[in-house]
Amino acid sequence: MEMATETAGPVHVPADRAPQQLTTGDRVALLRFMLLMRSIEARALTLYRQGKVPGSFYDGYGQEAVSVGAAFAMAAEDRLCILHRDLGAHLVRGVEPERILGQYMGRAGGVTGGREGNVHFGDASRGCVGMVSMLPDMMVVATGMAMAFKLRGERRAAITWFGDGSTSRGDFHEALNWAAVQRLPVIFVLENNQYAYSTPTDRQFAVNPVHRAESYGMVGESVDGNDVEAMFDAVRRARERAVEGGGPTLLEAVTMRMHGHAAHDDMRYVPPELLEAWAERDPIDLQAARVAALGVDVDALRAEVEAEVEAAAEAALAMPMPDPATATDGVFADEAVPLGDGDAPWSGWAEAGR
Ligand SMILES: Cc1ncc(C[n+]2csc(CCOP(=O)(O)OP(=O)(O)O)c2C)c(N)n1
Ligand SMILES: [Mg+2]
Repeated sequence: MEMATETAGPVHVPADRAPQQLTTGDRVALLRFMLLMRSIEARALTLYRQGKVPGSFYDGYGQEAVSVGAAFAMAAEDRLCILHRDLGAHLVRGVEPERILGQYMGRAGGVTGGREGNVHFGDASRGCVGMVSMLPDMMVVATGMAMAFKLRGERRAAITWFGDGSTSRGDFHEALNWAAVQRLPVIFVLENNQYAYSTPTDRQFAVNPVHRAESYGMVGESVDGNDVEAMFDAVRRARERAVEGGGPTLLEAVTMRMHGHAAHDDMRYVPPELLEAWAERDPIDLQAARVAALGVDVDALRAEVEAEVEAAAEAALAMPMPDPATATDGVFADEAVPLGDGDAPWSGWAEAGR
């Protein structure tokens, strides 16, 4: 199988779409994307503390494997509904580090052109859907996209990430139920990072939500969310099932939120022993050990990533603020977008067998 990218470049597509074995190049790419995510977020946190990032700042420190491994298994034609701790997914799709840092600072060159100075962004040209802040509305959006793929008879899948806190909301149940009833090609990645702000999971649910998958009529699986290759493999299998008509999958990525909910949160409510235990299983360390055992110079890779992020930060800092005259650009579509091939929006319904 051909190897993936060494840098955050164009959308990554595994060449045969079902690799049983990852190549050395793939393994290095997975590590590289995780390093890139951690480094960009560390740089952005400094910019936040310097007053250059408005609002607050959210990161996915310790959870890099969940977004990188999952996004790596998706094809170019798929669609990704990405959440606030999943920067790695944007990177795998080729969104440039300088545009991400520009985004956090509300600059004209940021992904939303300065319309938003936070994590609610998505580059549609890379298949990334702009994040809806209300949680977990992205589950419903991904389900709707999967429904469109089915109606049009397209061999594509949608994926979305969401947290443990989301499982207590109605949208979670509505999305799972409809996706299962319609056997839609959608993958739900439950990012179980043990906390929803200050609420631990034992105050959130009495049964692990992955067990609910069966009652809705879909496959449910728990995955080691700190193992990027395990994440890749689980999502690869789920995607295959989705595009083959086997319906949706609920994956629980078991991980830990190693930082506060956001930069303003000192997370004094998290027992230090818990953090220490999880620090032993850092996803980057795990993958770095694997890659080093293959003879790859990990220190050189780290230095390369650091240099790339520093250059991206300089470029982002040089970006101007947006021109207020452009504020309404992109707010309204110029023309209606037809939903089906024919005149009626539901024209694909019959072919889809419903
Ligand atoms: C409906 C809704 N309520 C509250 C919020 C504010 N909020 C944003 S993130 C968050 C915590 C979510 O916890 P979880 O789902 O476990 O995701 P995590 O932040 O741990 O990744 C909250 C309460 C929101 N965005 N939407
Ligand atoms: Mg959580």
